[in-house]
Amino acid sequence: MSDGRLVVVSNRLPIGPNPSGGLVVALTDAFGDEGGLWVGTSGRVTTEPSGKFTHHDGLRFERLSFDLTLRQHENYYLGYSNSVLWPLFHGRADLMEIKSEFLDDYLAVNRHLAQMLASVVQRDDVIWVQDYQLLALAEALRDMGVNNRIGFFLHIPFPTLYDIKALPNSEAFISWLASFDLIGLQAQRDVARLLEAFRSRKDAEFLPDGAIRFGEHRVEARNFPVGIDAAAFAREAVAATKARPGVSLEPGERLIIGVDRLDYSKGIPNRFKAFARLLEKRETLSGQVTLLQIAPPTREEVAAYQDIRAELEQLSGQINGRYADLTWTPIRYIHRAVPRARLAGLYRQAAIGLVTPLADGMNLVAKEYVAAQDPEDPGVLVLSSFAGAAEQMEDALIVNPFDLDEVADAMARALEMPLGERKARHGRLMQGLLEQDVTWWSRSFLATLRGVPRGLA
Ligand code: ADQ
Repeated sequence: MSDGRLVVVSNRLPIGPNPSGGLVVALTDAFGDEGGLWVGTSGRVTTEPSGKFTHHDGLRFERLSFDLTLRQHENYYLGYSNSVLWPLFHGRADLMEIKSEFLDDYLAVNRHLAQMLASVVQRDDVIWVQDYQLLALAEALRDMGVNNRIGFFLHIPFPTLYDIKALPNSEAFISWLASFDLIGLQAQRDVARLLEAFRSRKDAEFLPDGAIRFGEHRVEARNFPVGIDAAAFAREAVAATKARPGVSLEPGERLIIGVDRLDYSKGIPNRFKAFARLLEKRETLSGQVTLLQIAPPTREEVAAYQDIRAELEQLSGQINGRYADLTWTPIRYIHRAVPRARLAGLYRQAAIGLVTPLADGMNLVAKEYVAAQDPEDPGVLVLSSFAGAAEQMEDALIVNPFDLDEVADAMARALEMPLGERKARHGRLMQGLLEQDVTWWSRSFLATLRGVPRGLA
Protein backbone atom coordinates (compact mmCIF):
# COMPACT_ATOMS: atom_id res chain seq x y z
CA MET A 1 0.00 0.00 0.00
CA SER A 2 1.54 3.29 -1.08
CA ASP A 3 1.25 6.41 1.05
CA GLY A 4 1.90 8.96 -1.68
CA ARG A 5 1.16 12.67 -1.73
CA LEU A 6 -2.51 13.75 -1.66
CA VAL A 7 -3.82 15.79 -4.60
CA VAL A 8 -7.32 17.23 -4.07
CA VAL A 9 -9.21 18.61 -7.05
CA SER A 10 -12.41 20.63 -6.59
CA ASN A 11 -14.31 23.06 -8.77
CA ARG A 12 -13.43 26.00 -6.54
CA LEU A 13 -10.05 26.37 -4.86
CA PRO A 14 -10.17 27.87 -1.35
CA ILE A 15 -8.11 31.02 -1.79
CA GLY A 16 -6.96 33.61 0.77
CA PRO A 17 -4.66 33.30 3.78
CA ASN A 18 -7.34 31.79 6.05
CA PRO A 19 -9.92 29.96 3.99
CA SER A 20 -12.69 28.52 6.17
CA GLY A 21 -15.49 25.99 5.79
CA GLY A 22 -15.95 22.35 6.70
CA LEU A 23 -14.30 20.89 3.64
CA VAL A 24 -11.21 23.06 4.01
CA VAL A 25 -10.83 22.05 7.65
CA ALA A 26 -11.30 18.36 6.84
CA LEU A 27 -8.87 18.34 3.99
CA THR A 28 -6.30 20.52 5.73
CA ASP A 29 -6.27 17.79 8.32
CA ALA A 30 -6.10 15.09 5.64
CA PHE A 31 -3.01 16.69 4.07
CA GLY A 32 -1.25 16.13 7.39
CA ASP A 33 2.35 17.21 7.81
CA GLU A 34 3.50 15.90 4.45
CA GLY A 35 1.46 18.54 2.61
CA GLY A 36 0.15 17.95 -0.89
CA LEU A 37 -1.67 19.82 -3.61
CA TRP A 38 -5.17 21.34 -3.90
CA VAL A 39 -6.25 22.34 -7.39
CA GLY A 40 -9.35 24.27 -8.51
CA THR A 41 -10.71 27.33 -10.31
CA SER A 42 -9.71 30.78 -9.05
CA GLY A 43 -13.23 32.25 -9.18
CA ARG A 44 -11.95 34.81 -11.74
CA VAL A 45 -13.47 34.89 -15.19
CA THR A 46 -11.06 35.92 -17.95
CA THR A 47 -11.03 36.35 -21.71
CA GLU A 48 -8.20 33.87 -22.34
CA PRO A 49 -8.14 30.31 -20.94
CA SER A 50 -5.37 29.68 -18.36
CA GLY A 51 -2.46 27.88 -19.96
CA LYS A 52 -0.92 27.02 -16.61
CA PHE A 53 -1.70 27.04 -12.91
CA THR A 54 -1.22 30.01 -10.57
CA HIS A 55 0.50 29.12 -7.25
CA HIS A 56 -0.90 30.32 -3.91
CA ASP A 57 1.40 30.15 -0.88
CA GLY A 58 0.68 30.32 2.79
CA LEU A 59 -0.80 26.99 3.89
CA ARG A 60 0.74 23.63 4.76
CA PHE A 61 -0.23 22.35 1.33
CA GLU A 62 0.31 23.86 -2.08
CA ARG A 63 -2.61 25.44 -3.93
CA LEU A 64 -2.86 25.78 -7.70
CA SER A 65 -5.65 27.68 -9.42
CA PHE A 66 -6.77 28.26 -12.98
CA ASP A 67 -9.24 30.75 -14.50
CA LEU A 68 -12.35 30.02 -16.52
CA THR A 69 -13.30 32.07 -19.56
CA LEU A 70 -16.74 33.69 -19.55
CA ARG A 71 -17.94 31.06 -22.02
CA GLN A 72 -16.64 28.23 -19.84
CA HIS A 73 -18.26 29.78 -16.77
CA GLU A 74 -21.58 29.94 -18.63
CA ASN A 75 -21.47 26.51 -20.26
CA TYR A 76 -19.41 24.32 -17.91
CA TYR A 77 -20.46 25.85 -14.57
CA LEU A 78 -23.89 27.51 -14.96
CA GLY A 79 -24.80 25.24 -17.89
CA TYR A 80 -23.93 21.56 -17.67
CA SER A 81 -23.06 21.53 -13.93
CA ASN A 82 -25.92 23.63 -12.57
CA SER A 83 -28.63 23.48 -15.24
CA VAL A 84 -28.26 19.78 -16.14
CA LEU A 85 -26.52 17.75 -13.43
CA TRP A 86 -27.73 19.63 -10.34
CA PRO A 87 -31.47 19.57 -11.17
CA LEU A 88 -31.33 16.03 -12.52
CA PHE A 89 -29.44 14.60 -9.54
CA HIS A 90 -32.00 16.26 -7.27
CA GLY A 91 -34.90 14.60 -9.09
CA ARG A 92 -35.88 17.74 -11.06
CA ALA A 93 -35.43 16.65 -14.68
CA ASP A 94 -38.19 19.15 -15.47
CA LEU A 95 -35.81 22.02 -14.62
CA MET A 96 -33.01 20.76 -16.87
CA GLU A 97 -31.90 22.92 -19.76
CA ILE A 98 -30.06 20.81 -22.29
CA LYS A 99 -27.79 22.51 -24.83
CA SER A 100 -25.01 20.79 -26.74
CA GLU A 101 -22.51 23.56 -25.97
CA PHE A 102 -23.01 22.93 -22.21
CA LEU A 103 -21.71 19.37 -22.50
CA ASP A 104 -19.01 20.36 -25.00
CA ASP A 105 -17.54 22.91 -22.62
CA TYR A 106 -17.97 20.64 -19.58
CA LEU A 107 -15.83 18.08 -21.34
CA ALA A 108 -13.41 20.75 -22.56
CA VAL A 109 -12.86 22.12 -19.02
CA ASN A 110 -12.45 18.61 -17.56
CA ARG A 111 -9.94 17.74 -20.32
CA HIS A 112 -8.05 21.00 -20.04
CA LEU A 113 -7.76 20.55 -16.28
CA ALA A 114 -6.64 16.93 -16.79
CA GLN A 115 -3.93 18.10 -19.15
CA MET A 116 -2.59 20.67 -16.68
CA LEU A 117 -2.84 18.17 -13.82
CA ALA A 118 -1.01 15.45 -15.76
CA SER A 119 2.04 17.70 -15.87
CA VAL A 120 2.17 18.16 -12.05
CA VAL A 121 1.08 14.74 -10.80
CA GLN A 122 3.88 12.51 -9.48
CA ARG A 123 4.02 8.73 -9.70
CA ASP A 124 2.79 7.87 -6.18
CA ASP A 125 0.24 10.69 -5.78
CA VAL A 126 -3.29 9.79 -4.76
CA ILE A 127 -5.85 12.01 -6.48
CA TRP A 128 -9.16 12.88 -4.78
CA VAL A 129 -11.71 14.60 -7.03
CA GLN A 130 -14.64 16.45 -5.42
CA ASP A 131 -18.17 16.65 -6.77
CA TYR A 132 -20.33 16.81 -9.85
CA GLN A 133 -18.49 19.52 -11.76
CA LEU A 134 -15.59 17.12 -12.35
CA LEU A 135 -17.25 13.81 -13.18
CA ALA A 136 -15.34 13.47 -16.46
CA LEU A 137 -11.91 14.18 -14.97
CA ALA A 138 -10.70 10.62 -14.33
CA GLU A 139 -11.56 9.48 -17.84
CA ALA A 140 -9.64 12.43 -19.27
CA LEU A 141 -6.66 11.68 -16.98
CA ARG A 142 -6.68 8.00 -17.97
CA ASP A 143 -6.67 9.04 -21.65
CA MET A 144 -3.51 11.02 -20.87
CA GLY A 145 -1.86 7.97 -19.36
CA VAL A 146 -2.27 8.94 -15.69
CA ASN A 147 -2.29 5.62 -13.86
CA ASN A 148 -2.51 6.87 -10.26
CA ARG A 149 -5.24 5.97 -7.81
CA ILE A 150 -8.13 8.38 -8.41
CA GLY A 151 -11.02 8.70 -5.98
CA PHE A 152 -14.23 10.69 -6.38
CA PHE A 153 -16.69 12.01 -3.81
CA LEU A 154 -20.18 13.03 -4.86
CA HIS A 155 -21.61 15.55 -2.38
CA ILE A 156 -25.12 15.51 -3.92
CA PRO A 157 -27.54 12.59 -4.38
CA PHE A 158 -26.75 9.94 -6.98
CA PRO A 159 -29.52 9.93 -9.62
CA THR A 160 -31.99 7.10 -10.18
CA LEU A 161 -31.59 4.95 -13.28
CA TYR A 162 -34.73 6.55 -14.64
CA ASP A 163 -33.21 10.04 -14.29
CA ILE A 164 -29.86 9.00 -15.75
CA LYS A 165 -31.69 8.16 -18.95
CA ALA A 166 -32.69 11.82 -19.22
CA LEU A 167 -29.03 12.87 -19.50
CA PRO A 168 -27.97 13.93 -22.98
CA ASN A 169 -25.01 11.53 -22.60
CA SER A 170 -26.21 8.73 -20.34
CA GLU A 171 -23.90 6.12 -21.91
CA ALA A 172 -20.79 8.24 -21.43
CA PHE A 173 -21.79 9.03 -17.83
CA ILE A 174 -21.24 5.43 -16.78
CA SER A 175 -17.77 5.27 -18.30
CA TRP A 176 -16.84 8.56 -16.61
CA LEU A 177 -17.65 6.85 -13.31
CA ALA A 178 -15.82 3.64 -14.17
CA SER A 179 -12.55 5.53 -14.69
CA PHE A 180 -12.29 6.25 -10.95
CA ASP A 181 -10.91 3.59 -8.59
CA LEU A 182 -13.22 4.53 -5.72
CA ILE A 183 -16.50 6.43 -5.70
CA GLY A 184 -17.60 7.84 -2.36
CA LEU A 185 -21.27 8.63 -1.90
CA GLN A 186 -23.14 10.24 0.99
CA ALA A 187 -25.72 7.55 1.75
CA GLN A 188 -26.52 3.88 1.27
CA ARG A 189 -29.43 4.86 -0.96
CA ASP A 190 -26.90 6.50 -3.32
CA VAL A 191 -24.72 3.38 -3.41
CA ALA A 192 -27.82 1.31 -4.26
CA ARG A 193 -28.66 3.63 -7.14
CA LEU A 194 -25.11 3.55 -8.50
CA LEU A 195 -25.07 -0.24 -8.43
CA GLU A 196 -28.41 -0.30 -10.21
CA ALA A 197 -27.02 1.98 -12.92
CA PHE A 198 -24.11 -0.40 -13.53
CA ARG A 199 -26.40 -3.45 -13.32
CA SER A 200 -28.44 -2.03 -16.17
CA ARG A 201 -25.36 -2.28 -18.40
CA LYS A 202 -24.66 -5.63 -20.01
CA ASP A 203 -20.97 -4.71 -20.29
CA ALA A 204 -20.54 -4.29 -16.50
CA GLU A 205 -19.44 -7.29 -14.44
CA PHE A 206 -19.82 -7.54 -10.65
CA LEU A 207 -16.66 -9.04 -9.14
CA PRO A 208 -16.76 -11.36 -6.08
CA ASP A 209 -15.22 -8.63 -3.88
CA GLY A 210 -18.11 -6.25 -4.65
CA ALA A 211 -16.15 -4.15 -7.13
CA ILE A 212 -17.33 -3.59 -10.71
CA ARG A 213 -15.37 -4.41 -13.85
CA PHE A 214 -16.25 -2.13 -16.74
CA GLY A 215 -14.10 -2.42 -19.86
CA GLU A 216 -10.52 -2.32 -18.65
CA HIS A 217 -11.55 -0.52 -15.44
CA ARG A 218 -12.26 -1.69 -11.92
CA VAL A 219 -14.28 0.59 -9.66
CA GLU A 220 -15.64 0.35 -6.11
CA ALA A 221 -18.47 2.38 -4.58
CA ARG A 222 -19.14 2.95 -0.87
CA ASN A 223 -20.91 5.46 1.31
CA PHE A 224 -18.90 7.86 3.45
CA PRO A 225 -21.42 10.25 5.05
CA VAL A 226 -19.81 13.66 5.36
CA GLY A 227 -19.69 15.08 8.89
CA ILE A 228 -18.96 18.37 10.62
CA ASP A 229 -16.44 19.37 13.27
CA ALA A 230 -19.16 18.84 15.88
CA ALA A 231 -17.03 19.57 18.95
CA ALA A 232 -15.79 22.88 17.53
CA PHE A 233 -19.29 23.88 16.42
CA ALA A 234 -20.69 23.16 19.88
CA ARG A 235 -18.01 25.44 21.42
CA GLU A 236 -18.80 28.12 18.86
CA ALA A 237 -22.51 28.01 19.81
CA VAL A 238 -21.71 28.50 23.52
CA ALA A 239 -19.40 31.42 22.73
CA ALA A 240 -21.96 32.99 20.37
CA THR A 241 -24.69 32.87 23.00
CA LYS A 242 -22.41 34.55 25.54
CA ALA A 243 -21.24 37.20 23.06
CA ARG A 244 -24.58 38.61 21.90
CA PRO A 245 -28.33 38.27 22.37
CA GLY A 246 -30.21 36.23 19.76
CA VAL A 247 -33.39 37.16 17.94
CA SER A 248 -35.72 39.29 20.07
CA LEU A 249 -38.85 37.34 21.05
CA GLU A 250 -41.89 38.10 23.19
CA PRO A 251 -42.02 36.30 26.58
CA GLY A 252 -42.98 32.64 26.00
CA GLU A 253 -42.50 32.92 22.23
CA ARG A 254 -40.43 30.15 20.62
CA LEU A 255 -38.21 30.10 17.57
CA ILE A 256 -38.12 27.65 14.68
CA ILE A 257 -35.09 27.99 12.40
CA GLY A 258 -34.45 27.13 8.74
CA VAL A 259 -31.04 27.80 7.14
CA ASP A 260 -30.31 26.99 3.52
CA ARG A 261 -28.75 28.33 0.38
CA LEU A 262 -31.75 29.55 -1.62
CA ASP A 263 -32.16 26.44 -3.77
CA TYR A 264 -35.27 24.67 -5.08
CA SER A 265 -33.96 21.35 -3.73
CA LYS A 266 -34.17 22.58 -0.11
CA GLY A 267 -37.99 22.47 0.07
CA ILE A 268 -38.41 25.99 1.51
CA PRO A 269 -41.88 26.63 -0.03
CA ASN A 270 -43.19 23.38 1.54
CA ARG A 271 -41.67 24.43 4.83
CA PHE A 272 -43.48 27.78 4.77
CA LYS A 273 -46.74 26.04 3.86
CA ALA A 274 -46.32 23.45 6.62
CA PHE A 275 -45.69 26.25 9.11
CA ALA A 276 -48.87 27.98 7.94
CA ARG A 277 -50.67 24.64 8.36
CA LEU A 278 -49.40 24.50 11.96
CA LEU A 279 -50.80 27.97 12.66
CA GLU A 280 -54.07 26.98 11.06
CA LYS A 281 -54.39 23.78 13.09
CA ARG A 282 -53.23 25.20 16.42
CA GLU A 283 -54.75 28.61 16.93
CA THR A 284 -53.25 28.82 20.42
CA LEU A 285 -49.81 29.09 18.80
CA SER A 286 -50.68 32.51 17.40
CA GLY A 287 -47.98 34.91 18.65
CA GLN A 288 -46.19 32.00 20.35
CA VAL A 289 -43.94 30.73 17.57
CA THR A 290 -41.85 32.37 14.84
CA LEU A 291 -40.13 30.80 11.85
CA LEU A 292 -36.76 32.40 11.13
CA GLN A 293 -35.66 31.45 7.62
CA ILE A 294 -32.16 32.43 6.52
CA ALA A 295 -31.60 31.83 2.82
CA PRO A 296 -28.84 33.65 0.96
CA PRO A 297 -29.12 33.68 -2.84
CA THR A 298 -26.91 31.44 -4.99
CA ARG A 299 -26.51 30.87 -8.76
CA GLU A 300 -28.70 33.86 -9.48
CA GLU A 301 -27.85 33.76 -13.18
CA VAL A 302 -29.83 30.50 -13.52
CA ALA A 303 -33.55 31.11 -14.21
CA ALA A 304 -34.84 28.41 -11.81
CA TYR A 305 -33.13 30.27 -8.93
CA GLN A 306 -34.86 33.53 -9.84
CA ASP A 307 -38.18 31.67 -9.81
CA ILE A 308 -37.70 30.15 -6.35
CA ARG A 309 -36.78 33.56 -4.97
CA ALA A 310 -39.94 35.15 -6.35
CA GLU A 311 -42.08 32.23 -5.10
CA LEU A 312 -40.75 32.53 -1.55
CA GLU A 313 -41.18 36.27 -1.37
CA GLN A 314 -44.77 35.89 -2.42
CA LEU A 315 -45.47 32.99 -0.07
CA SER A 316 -43.94 34.63 3.03
CA GLY A 317 -45.85 37.82 2.21
CA GLN A 318 -49.12 35.89 1.95
CA ILE A 319 -48.63 33.96 5.20
CA ASN A 320 -47.52 37.03 7.13
CA GLY A 321 -50.42 39.01 5.64
CA ARG A 322 -52.85 36.40 6.90
CA TYR A 323 -51.47 35.77 10.40
CA ALA A 324 -49.34 38.75 11.54
CA ASP A 325 -50.54 41.21 14.14
CA LEU A 326 -49.09 44.37 15.64
CA THR A 327 -46.48 42.59 17.73
CA TRP A 328 -45.88 39.34 15.83
CA THR A 329 -44.56 38.48 12.36
CA PRO A 330 -44.85 34.68 11.91
CA ILE A 331 -42.14 34.31 9.23
CA ARG A 332 -38.96 36.33 9.40
CA TYR A 333 -37.25 35.74 6.10
CA ILE A 334 -33.63 36.87 5.76
CA HIS A 335 -32.22 36.81 2.30
CA ARG A 336 -28.50 36.92 3.05
CA ALA A 337 -25.67 34.88 4.58
CA VAL A 338 -25.05 35.11 8.33
CA PRO A 339 -21.51 34.70 9.77
CA ARG A 340 -20.97 31.16 11.10
CA ALA A 341 -20.45 32.27 14.70
CA ARG A 342 -23.75 34.16 14.63
CA LEU A 343 -25.50 31.20 13.02
CA ALA A 344 -24.35 28.88 15.80
CA GLY A 345 -26.02 31.15 18.40
CA LEU A 346 -29.28 31.29 16.42
CA TYR A 347 -29.42 27.51 16.13
CA ARG A 348 -28.98 27.26 19.89
CA GLN A 349 -31.79 29.71 20.53
CA ALA A 350 -34.24 27.77 18.33
CA ALA A 351 -36.63 25.18 19.81
CA ILE A 352 -36.87 23.47 16.43
CA GLY A 353 -34.37 23.03 13.57
CA LEU A 354 -36.56 22.61 10.49
CA VAL A 355 -34.71 20.86 7.66
CA THR A 356 -37.08 19.82 4.87
CA PRO A 357 -35.22 19.27 1.57
CA LEU A 358 -37.00 17.38 -1.21
CA ALA A 359 -33.59 15.92 -2.14
CA ASP A 360 -30.21 16.50 -0.47
CA GLY A 361 -26.88 14.68 -0.54
CA MET A 362 -26.35 14.99 3.22
CA ASN A 363 -27.43 18.38 4.68
CA LEU A 364 -24.96 19.83 7.12
CA VAL A 365 -27.42 22.30 8.60
CA ALA A 366 -29.16 19.35 10.33
CA LYS A 367 -25.84 18.39 11.92
CA GLU A 368 -24.90 21.97 12.85
CA TYR A 369 -28.30 22.48 14.51
CA VAL A 370 -27.82 19.44 16.75
CA ALA A 371 -24.21 20.31 17.59
CA ALA A 372 -25.23 23.84 18.63
CA GLN A 373 -27.87 22.76 21.20
CA ASP A 374 -27.59 23.15 24.95
CA PRO A 375 -27.39 19.50 26.12
CA GLU A 376 -29.37 20.43 29.25
CA ASP A 377 -32.24 21.96 27.29
CA PRO A 378 -31.89 20.93 23.65
CA GLY A 379 -34.19 21.78 20.76
CA VAL A 380 -35.65 19.18 18.41
CA LEU A 381 -34.55 18.47 14.85
CA VAL A 382 -37.35 17.92 12.32
CA LEU A 383 -35.66 16.30 9.33
CA SER A 384 -36.75 15.27 5.85
CA SER A 385 -36.38 11.60 5.00
CA PHE A 386 -34.94 12.77 1.66
CA ALA A 387 -31.79 14.26 3.24
CA GLY A 388 -28.85 11.83 3.28
CA ALA A 389 -28.51 12.81 6.97
CA ALA A 390 -31.76 10.94 7.75
CA GLU A 391 -29.90 7.61 7.44
CA GLN A 392 -27.63 8.56 10.34
CA MET A 393 -29.95 10.78 12.39
CA GLU A 394 -32.76 8.43 13.33
CA ASP A 395 -33.36 10.29 16.58
CA ALA A 396 -34.62 13.35 14.74
CA LEU A 397 -38.34 13.57 13.97
CA ILE A 398 -38.15 12.22 10.43
CA VAL A 399 -40.82 13.60 8.08
CA ASN A 400 -42.01 13.39 4.50
CA PRO A 401 -41.58 17.02 3.37
CA PHE A 402 -44.29 16.65 0.72
CA ASP A 403 -46.89 15.91 3.41
CA LEU A 404 -47.67 19.29 4.99
CA ASP A 405 -49.82 17.81 7.75
CA GLU A 406 -47.06 15.42 8.76
CA VAL A 407 -44.52 18.27 8.96
CA ALA A 408 -46.96 20.49 10.89
CA ASP A 409 -47.72 17.63 13.33
CA ALA A 410 -43.99 16.98 13.84
CA MET A 411 -43.49 20.66 14.71
CA ALA A 412 -46.36 20.50 17.20
CA ARG A 413 -44.88 17.33 18.72
CA ALA A 414 -41.45 18.96 18.96
CA LEU A 415 -42.87 22.02 20.72
CA GLU A 416 -44.54 19.77 23.29
CA MET A 417 -41.79 17.19 23.70
CA PRO A 418 -40.83 16.61 27.38
CA LEU A 419 -37.31 17.58 28.44
CA GLY A 420 -36.31 13.96 29.16
CA GLU A 421 -37.10 12.82 25.62
CA ARG A 422 -35.40 15.86 24.09
CA LYS A 423 -32.24 15.17 26.09
CA ALA A 424 -32.22 11.47 25.22
CA ARG A 425 -32.66 12.12 21.49
CA HIS A 426 -30.07 14.89 21.49
CA GLY A 427 -27.55 12.79 23.40
CA ARG A 428 -27.71 9.97 20.86
CA LEU A 429 -27.60 12.35 17.90
CA MET A 430 -24.60 14.22 19.32
CA GLN A 431 -22.73 11.00 19.99
CA GLY A 432 -23.18 10.04 16.32
CA LEU A 433 -21.91 13.45 15.19
CA LEU A 434 -18.81 13.19 17.37
CA GLU A 435 -18.03 9.64 16.23
CA GLN A 436 -18.49 10.30 12.51
CA ASP A 437 -17.19 13.85 12.24
CA VAL A 438 -15.54 15.48 9.27
CA THR A 439 -12.09 14.14 10.10
CA TRP A 440 -13.50 10.62 10.28
CA TRP A 441 -15.04 11.23 6.84
CA SER A 442 -11.85 12.29 5.06
CA ARG A 443 -9.68 9.74 6.85
CA SER A 444 -11.95 6.82 6.05
CA PHE A 445 -12.28 7.81 2.41
CA LEU A 446 -8.53 8.22 1.97
CA ALA A 447 -7.65 5.03 3.84
CA THR A 448 -10.04 3.12 1.56
CA LEU A 449 -8.71 4.80 -1.58
CA ARG A 450 -5.10 4.05 -0.67
CA GLY A 451 -6.08 0.41 -0.14
CA VAL A 452 -8.04 -0.30 -3.33
CA PRO A 453 -6.32 -2.33 -6.05
CA ARG A 454 -5.24 -0.13 -8.97
CA GLY A 455 -6.94 -1.34 -12.15
CA LEU A 456 -7.55 -4.97 -13.11
CA ALA A 457 -4.87 -7.44 -12.15
P1 ADQ B 1 -25.11 22.51 0.32
O1 ADQ B 1 -26.19 22.26 -0.69
O2 ADQ B 1 -24.54 23.87 0.29
O3 ADQ B 1 -23.94 21.44 0.24
P2 ADQ B 1 -25.48 21.93 3.26
O4 ADQ B 1 -24.95 20.61 3.51
O5 ADQ B 1 -26.70 22.25 4.06
O6 ADQ B 1 -25.86 22.23 1.76
O7 ADQ B 1 -24.32 22.95 3.63
C1 ADQ B 1 -24.59 24.31 3.68
C2 ADQ B 1 -23.51 25.01 4.49
O8 ADQ B 1 -23.64 26.39 4.23
C3 ADQ B 1 -23.69 24.79 5.98
O9 ADQ B 1 -22.44 24.71 6.59
C4 ADQ B 1 -24.44 26.05 6.42
O10 ADQ B 1 -24.14 26.46 7.72
C5 ADQ B 1 -23.95 27.07 5.43
N1 ADQ B 1 -25.05 28.03 5.18
C6 ADQ B 1 -26.21 27.78 4.59
N2 ADQ B 1 -26.98 28.88 4.61
C7 ADQ B 1 -26.28 29.82 5.25
C8 ADQ B 1 -26.53 31.18 5.62
N3 ADQ B 1 -27.69 31.77 5.36
N4 ADQ B 1 -25.57 31.85 6.24
C9 ADQ B 1 -24.42 31.26 6.53
N5 ADQ B 1 -24.12 29.98 6.23
C10 ADQ B 1 -25.05 29.28 5.60
C11 ADQ B 1 -23.65 20.30 -0.59
C12 ADQ B 1 -24.77 19.26 -0.68
C13 ADQ B 1 -25.17 18.80 0.71
C14 ADQ B 1 -23.94 18.27 1.47
C15 ADQ B 1 -22.80 19.26 1.41
C16 ADQ B 1 -21.50 18.67 1.97
O11 ADQ B 1 -25.89 19.78 -1.38
O12 ADQ B 1 -26.18 17.79 0.65
O13 ADQ B 1 -24.29 18.06 2.82
O14 ADQ B 1 -22.53 19.66 0.07
O15 ADQ B 1 -21.17 17.47 1.38
